[in-house]
Amino acid sequence: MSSEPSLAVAQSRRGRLRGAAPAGLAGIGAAALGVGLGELTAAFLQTTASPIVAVGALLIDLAPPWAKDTAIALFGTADKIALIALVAVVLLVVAAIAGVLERARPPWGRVLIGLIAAIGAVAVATRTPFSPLDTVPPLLAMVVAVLTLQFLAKTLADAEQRARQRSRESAVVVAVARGSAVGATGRAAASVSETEGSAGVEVESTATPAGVDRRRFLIYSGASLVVGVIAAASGAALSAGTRAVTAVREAIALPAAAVKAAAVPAGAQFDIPGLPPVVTPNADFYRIDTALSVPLVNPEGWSLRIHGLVDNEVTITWDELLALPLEESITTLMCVSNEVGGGLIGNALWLGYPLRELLKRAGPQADADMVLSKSADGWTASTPIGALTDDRNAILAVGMNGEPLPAEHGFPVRMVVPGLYGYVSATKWVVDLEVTRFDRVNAYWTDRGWSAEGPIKIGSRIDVPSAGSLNAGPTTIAGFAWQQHTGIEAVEVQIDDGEWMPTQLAAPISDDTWLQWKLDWDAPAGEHSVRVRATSSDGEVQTDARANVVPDGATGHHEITVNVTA
Ligand SMILES: Nc1nc2c(c(=O)[nH]1)N[C@H]1C(S)=C(S)[C@@H](COP(=O)(O)O)O[C@H]1N2
Ligand SMILES: [Mo]
Repeated sequence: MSSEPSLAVAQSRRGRLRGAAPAGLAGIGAAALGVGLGELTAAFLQTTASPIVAVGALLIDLAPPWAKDTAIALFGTADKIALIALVAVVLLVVAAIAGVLERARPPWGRVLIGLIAAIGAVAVATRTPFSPLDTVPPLLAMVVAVLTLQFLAKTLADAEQRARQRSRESAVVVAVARGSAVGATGRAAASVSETEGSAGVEVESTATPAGVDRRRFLIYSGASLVVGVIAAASGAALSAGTRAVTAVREAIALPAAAVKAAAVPAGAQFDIPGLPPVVTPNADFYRIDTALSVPLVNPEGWSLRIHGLVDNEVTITWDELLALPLEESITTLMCVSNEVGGGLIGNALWLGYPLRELLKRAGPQADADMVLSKSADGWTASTPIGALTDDRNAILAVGMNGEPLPAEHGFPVRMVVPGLYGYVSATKWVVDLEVTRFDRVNAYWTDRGWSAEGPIKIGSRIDVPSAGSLNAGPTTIAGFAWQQHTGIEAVEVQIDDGEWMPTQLAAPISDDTWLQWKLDWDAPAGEHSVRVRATSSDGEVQTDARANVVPDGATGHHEITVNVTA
């Protein structure tokens, strides 16, 4: 009897001593999983800095000059890698401490982990350029690491508690087997050996559930560590890929156009505050695609294959494409999802090669009526073959506003087809053209409830006045109108229930572009509604009937309400 408690205490004390190492592992596993997923997210979001790199960069900023000099002297050009390694090692040590702390004094381990992640968030926020999106990876890391630590610490505590319980029980069982136990203790021991279905002396020799508990804990924390490391490595590889393609893109000097676009007429742009430029800068150009992460396509490995219902299959590489006589054209691109008055429309100077010439090489067969274009990430668009073989400027574009396509706008090569919504024509990161038939295959959005064909509908928009209120007196109403590949003949404005009034049109760049319109207005005090409608060069008047964007584009007049104060 007298030896029994002391045995149990000795065993549990041993368990507690051994517990420090697993607790440290819990901290490391939790931190690795959080940081790994944070790094991977940063690479996916292409935020300016990964949390780890941001912390490193912040340290560089804060370090006194002698520290920087020493680092450079010690590590030479590997100083950045050494710094990142240092940050990682410090992180692991603090994570281990957090694990031990969490076991001894919950929730202080989680608090410590949270503080570390907060440092990551602060570091990210000190980087330029900073966007709020940059704080997502460290915050995600924080949530993942705190929850994982909580879970691992609980798993460990459960395992330890069961181990303690069992060591007490087996001490009793051992005592029973020795025949030195009596009374209540003996009955408890007997029931233990019954439930475990074995004689008392065998309890210690069988594979004990204590081992199972510990193994489960080791598997969980090991898995967190391994998954975290794999995620971090994938994130690093992904962002290295992004940097590599970015570097390739920046080094590209596009050839001069063999056919230059006519200069934008001086009268194409009204000088009205709040009215966007008639040619949209790349940074302001709307972006729509299904790509979670911008596809990385290295032009050196890029090629486009034209196949299907053709006489000759054609494959063209990046170098071959750039060697062709490229043509410039200004074309307005628009999304079918653009609501009346919306901003999913932009106008750019494109540089590319006519698709009709490439298709001519391939020789489409007579029964083909569609070209299914496919992107590097598997997205597809169905374009009527006529729109790619007639004399319009349907191009395989490599340049946008004087530079290589930005990555998010399709680098290195995309399609641009005047007069069709983007979802049926403007394939970015394009790698494959299959000449086929509408009755044979559906494109990505056709399978999701959108129309197989998508000619752009005539439209117009009021941009100015943009705010809901203005002062009474002379002012200007202005905006854009478009009917790509047809052109605009007139734009009219209606105020309240008055007559439709003709507006002044800016000089059109071409039939393939939107154009600006304006109307001077002596605004009387009160609340007024302002409505716009366009008429195309072939006489179509924009309908006021409201249609949803699904399945083939919105219709209806854009109308704004203005409060004119006296
Ligand atoms: N690869 C790919 N290309 C794509 C899309 C896409 O999801 N994936 N979206 C299309 C749609 S719906 C539109 S409106 C235009 C938008 O082009 P932008 O992002 O350059 O403005 O791209 C088109 N090309
Ligand atoms: Mo779109």
